[in-house]
Amino acid sequence: MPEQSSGPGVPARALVLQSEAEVAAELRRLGVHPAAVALMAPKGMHLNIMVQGIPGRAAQVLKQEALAEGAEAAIPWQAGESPEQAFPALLMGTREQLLALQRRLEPQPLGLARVGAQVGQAIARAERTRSWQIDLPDGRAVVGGKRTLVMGIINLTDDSFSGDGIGREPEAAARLAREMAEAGADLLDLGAESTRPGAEPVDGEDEINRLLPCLEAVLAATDLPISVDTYKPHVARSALGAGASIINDITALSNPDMAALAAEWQAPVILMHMQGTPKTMQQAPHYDDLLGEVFAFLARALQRAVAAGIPDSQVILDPGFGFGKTLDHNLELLRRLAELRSLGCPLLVGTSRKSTIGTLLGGLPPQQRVEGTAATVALAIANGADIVRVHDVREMVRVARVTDAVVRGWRP
Ligand code: HH2
Repeated sequence: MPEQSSGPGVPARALVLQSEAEVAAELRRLGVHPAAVALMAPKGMHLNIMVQGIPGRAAQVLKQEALAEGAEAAIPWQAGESPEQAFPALLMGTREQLLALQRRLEPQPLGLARVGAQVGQAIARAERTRSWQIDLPDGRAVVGGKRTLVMGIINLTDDSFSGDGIGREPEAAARLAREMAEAGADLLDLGAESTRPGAEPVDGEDEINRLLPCLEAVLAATDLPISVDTYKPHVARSALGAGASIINDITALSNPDMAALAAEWQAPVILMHMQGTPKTMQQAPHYDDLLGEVFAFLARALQRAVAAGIPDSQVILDPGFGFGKTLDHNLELLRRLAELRSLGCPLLVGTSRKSTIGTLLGGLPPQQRVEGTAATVALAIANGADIVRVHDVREMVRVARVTDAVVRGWRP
């Protein structure tokens, strides 16, 4: 006999409903008329949406229109005194109220129609799961959405922070690639230059000489799409020529030649946030507004890509866990990762064995950080990651599948 969930003696319960579909399911269970479910479901989701570029003289109009819908617009107090200056505003309300606000803003001047359109876009993108596809230069596609994709890391280095570097030995690279493929990897990421904090840049020719023989061996060993972890356009060109499919650029197209190369090859790109360079990034990372700054950085990187001719559907974004961030920054990024979903691109997260995990676990060395990595992988998926970049493929595939079953409704 199922327990009666309602009736006297049952105290009030604060529900945790994270999508409109979850609100609708609860309304149906309650016995709400089907027509009313559709009407009420958008009222059951509260959203906070940060919008930018509101001219001071439009800020009061925005506030009035928000209040007229029963929502709220928080604006900086200086906005009233600087009519020409642009300000951010935080819109707070239910999904329904904010969509109604969007409709109200449509005919408005002073850039408010654009703000309304952005609100609608952010609401649509905040939805929990969506399907996506990137097209590879060889005609294949990588499809995501139903479950999280796992990218196995192959470091062709002698100095990687995690101690997993396998040097420049093609046979070792092929063996690791085969193991990762059998363990369930969806993609492989090959890198021939360590980007650990303090790492010295590697000469491009040396990087190519390390990379190419191993890349060829890996391509012969598995069918998995390969991304190449490099920020040097000529290294990426050689790798694409040899059969790599994706460019993983930790400098997010800071070199315009990289953007041109990706456009020319129609290659997908992974664009990552970093404050500083690997050599200096951990000296004194500082943010006034961590999520805001990472979001704006990635939005601009995406704009650079699109301006260079890379379609936005070919861009994967990455908050750059550990790249110019303190332990607290890394944890906040993971906790609030879902905010980056409003950028509209698949999200890749690389927490695997990183020092934040070691520090939290009393200084454990990288090879003993697998459980800590598992916690971060599960949380990253729960908060919107589409791809996880990991060393321990077998273990993290298992973590991802179970997390996907909870979060996305994935089933074997
Ligand atoms: N992390 C590392 C290297 N490349 N690329 C992306 N997109 N995201 C990451 O988080 C990321 C990355 C550092 O990890 P690893 O490759 O294991 O170490 P090393 O750079 O020392 O070889």
